[in-house]
Amino acid sequence: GAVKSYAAVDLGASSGRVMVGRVGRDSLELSEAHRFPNRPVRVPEGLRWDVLGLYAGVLDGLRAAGRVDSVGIDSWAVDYGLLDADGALLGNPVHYRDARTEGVAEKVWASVPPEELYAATGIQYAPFNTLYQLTAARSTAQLAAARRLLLIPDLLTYWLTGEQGTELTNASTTQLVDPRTRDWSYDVAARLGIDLKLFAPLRRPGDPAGVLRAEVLEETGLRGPVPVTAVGSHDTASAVAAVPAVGERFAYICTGTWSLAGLELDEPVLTEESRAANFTNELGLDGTVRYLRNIMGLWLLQECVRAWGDPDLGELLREAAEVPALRSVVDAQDAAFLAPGRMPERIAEACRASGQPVPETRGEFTRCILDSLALAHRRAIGEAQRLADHPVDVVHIVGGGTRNALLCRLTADACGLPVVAGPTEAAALGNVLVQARAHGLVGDRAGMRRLIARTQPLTRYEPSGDAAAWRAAEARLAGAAP
Ligand code: ADP
Ligand code: LRH
Repeated sequence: GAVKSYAAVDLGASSGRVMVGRVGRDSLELSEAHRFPNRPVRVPEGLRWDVLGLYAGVLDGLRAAGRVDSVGIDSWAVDYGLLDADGALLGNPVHYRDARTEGVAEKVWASVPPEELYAATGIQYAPFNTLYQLTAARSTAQLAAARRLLLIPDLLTYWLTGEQGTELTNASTTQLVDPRTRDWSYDVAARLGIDLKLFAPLRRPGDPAGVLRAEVLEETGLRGPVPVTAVGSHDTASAVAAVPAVGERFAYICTGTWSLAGLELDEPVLTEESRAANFTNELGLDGTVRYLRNIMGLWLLQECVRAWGDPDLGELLREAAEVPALRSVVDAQDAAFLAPGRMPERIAEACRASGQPVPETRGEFTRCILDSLALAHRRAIGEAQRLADHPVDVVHIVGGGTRNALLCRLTADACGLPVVAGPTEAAALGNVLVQARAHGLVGDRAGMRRLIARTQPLTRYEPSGDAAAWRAAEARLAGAAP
């Protein structure tokens, strides 16, 4: 049968890539056309994304990809660019790790208490949710001049096609969407003085998002028309779409810069208990809910590696494997680890403050991070099952962390469940398959998942560790929490 090619632009917090997926009736092959670093830049006004550099990377990638039947874009959530009345970008998009949102939540909660915010939006508290970012920006000249707000994938789509929209899965991360109606939360926005007219109309995964502009065709050497298709433009929505699960009794962990650990549900869980446990209800494909918790993820390791002058990752992981298990653990959900810088020192401080041995060697720090991540995975998956009343038999790990066998093994041990690791480029695969589905090439969500399971390499890890030791570590951490 016919094989079609789709370009998936997937921008993570640490790197951007343009992948090409070749999809047939019963085949799926992914290859990398171009990968480029995504480095935040600190300027006097704060931490910013180099969005022009990313756009240049996208153009280079499309040129390298060659002839494709469609293009889709996904990226990290919550961040945005502002356009003036002429449609020109106002400044560099602010990085979600920027300090501008410190102390802003209290201001928001004075107008809409956190209980009401959660009941209306289902989104967990994180200082960087777009809602808090917009509140932090309230009296800036830039926001006053802004006529349009485009989330990062929508901004790049606009530059490629000239068309503006707000893709729903990513819109849900703004904390301005009602997960029951899957439309804006008009009441929350009004009470916080946020003008929803800043946002372009909502669009859904699979919707057309324009065609590459003539200048883009010229720059990339592509022959038009090349359509751009809306995908799950939140990278985590695309990644969850590519989890090769069978049935419904599964949990997933999307591991990269973050670990996003949770469940796919049909309806949001908006209880007070769920809010207190800081679980979020982001929107996924086909009206599903991504019920999950944000865990600091491999960011903890990335920042240590940066502090140590970029030693070899494989070497570090081999050293970590030799260190005794669960010597010291830190709370990998703690927002204290959000900002860049001084990561080994902050981890050492957390160990000292909770009366645990302070890691000394790089191997010990690495082991502490991986044990702490596995423990946070265990807690998130355990609590999600209980809060959503949705038991699971298996944990799927997707994303860059699947390349870290020690992390996968520790997660299986910690959860006491089998782990199936793969695919590594899940977000790109979910992006590709939503495009293919929009063009009639693959079936429903279950069919997409079967195709991934049949065609992509997966590794299975059976739980083998000392279950009592993980229970004790969990209790120890809970005891140490303030
Ligand atoms: P993001 O999409 O958030 O930028 P990725 O999904 O690309 O992140 O995952 C990046 C992480 O994957 C890195 O921080 C690193 O810890 C891990 N990783 C990448 N390559 C390897 C490898 N060869 N061995 C072990 N871990 C790896
Ligand atoms: C992962 C991610 C995550 C968000 C964070 C800001 O890349 O999109 O789902 O919470 O970035």
